[in-house]
Amino acid sequence: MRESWRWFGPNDPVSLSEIRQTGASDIVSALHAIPIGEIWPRDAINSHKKMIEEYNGNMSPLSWTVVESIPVHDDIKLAAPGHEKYVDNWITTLQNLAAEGIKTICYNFMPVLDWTRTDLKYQLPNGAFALRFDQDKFAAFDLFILNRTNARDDYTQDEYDRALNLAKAMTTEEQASLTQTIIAGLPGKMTDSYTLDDFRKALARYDHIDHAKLRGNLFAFLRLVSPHAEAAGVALAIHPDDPPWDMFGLPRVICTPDDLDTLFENVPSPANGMTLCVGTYGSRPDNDLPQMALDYAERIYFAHLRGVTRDVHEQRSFFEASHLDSDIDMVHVIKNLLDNEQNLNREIFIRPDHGHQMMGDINRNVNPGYSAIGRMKGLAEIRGVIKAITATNI
Ligand code: DNO
Repeated sequence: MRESWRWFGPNDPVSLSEIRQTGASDIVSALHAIPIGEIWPRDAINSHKKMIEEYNGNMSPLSWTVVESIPVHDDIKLAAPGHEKYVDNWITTLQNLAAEGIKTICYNFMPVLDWTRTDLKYQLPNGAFALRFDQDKFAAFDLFILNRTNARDDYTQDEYDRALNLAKAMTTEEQASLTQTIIAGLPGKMTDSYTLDDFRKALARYDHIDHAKLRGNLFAFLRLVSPHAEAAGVALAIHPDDPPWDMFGLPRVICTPDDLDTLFENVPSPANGMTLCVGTYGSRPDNDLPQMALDYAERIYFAHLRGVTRDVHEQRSFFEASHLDSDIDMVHVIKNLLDNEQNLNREIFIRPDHGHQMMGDINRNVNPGYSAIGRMKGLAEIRGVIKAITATNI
């Protein structure tokens, strides 16, 4: 397994020299400053790579090997008139990356919003902070802050009442902060930041797009992209929709094994692969993660390892738990991924996904989920599992 670490570039509060100390060898990164839809020029890719690999001569080497992510313009998701130029640009970016030796590309196909949480500082009993998605808070935002047309149809009476009580109890500041957390976007997002008005407009563009249409647009995109990925030796690794269910009346189409089966049946190219984001898929109790690690062995090119613990009474609410101590059987996920590597004779990239904000990071400016110490704890735990499994051959 190639231990990788996400780095957001020179503005990331976690520096490359700190990453080197964690023992990770591979960097997951992107050119975040380039507007969505534009080509990443080869020289810009090359300078970013040089920055990462600058001290490789005399220090433990770091290599930029994984891109997370090339954003997919919403016009492609909508198949809007003129979207072809964005597809061409995506292909050129892929080719430029491959020419610089970066051949694993994560991306997602979530409409309008990228990953979403409601709390960025949810305190755990041990004092550290985690990210959380609270379904009731989400509903309070959707129903009473955004006031989305037809939102009422998406909630039961009980859900509506709970959300109403929460909304009534929130101060104006709390409402503003919840709004920011949901629509301004989180680190690494591949969509725009919105104001409430822009957000309503962005949602309205999807009024006529149902699951079948969005799926069709994804397959059409991949049918155009995958021959170029194959030719360049690039592995595409689609990231699931996080959280993995419909939100704001938008269809979400990469949430379950059924979605993945449909995806691979329709676009069988070997370049068409996936990111096994354990925490995202694991936010649904019906997704069996160790089983998915086995079933999609040939398609998994990248894995995000992170645990979630769901609320007992509302299974769509969860917090990001410790990497090994959550509702997900992480040890068996890792064991199955290691078996795949043996059987297929190839390595995959793994990264500790989000970590807790803890110790010296509590008073430090960090990107939510992307602290130094919490992620290092996650990586160290994962590394322990890998070592134990490989050393004892269990
Ligand atoms: C959150 C991440 C997302 C993910 C993108 C993939 O931490 O999992 O930012 O990188 O959605 O395209």
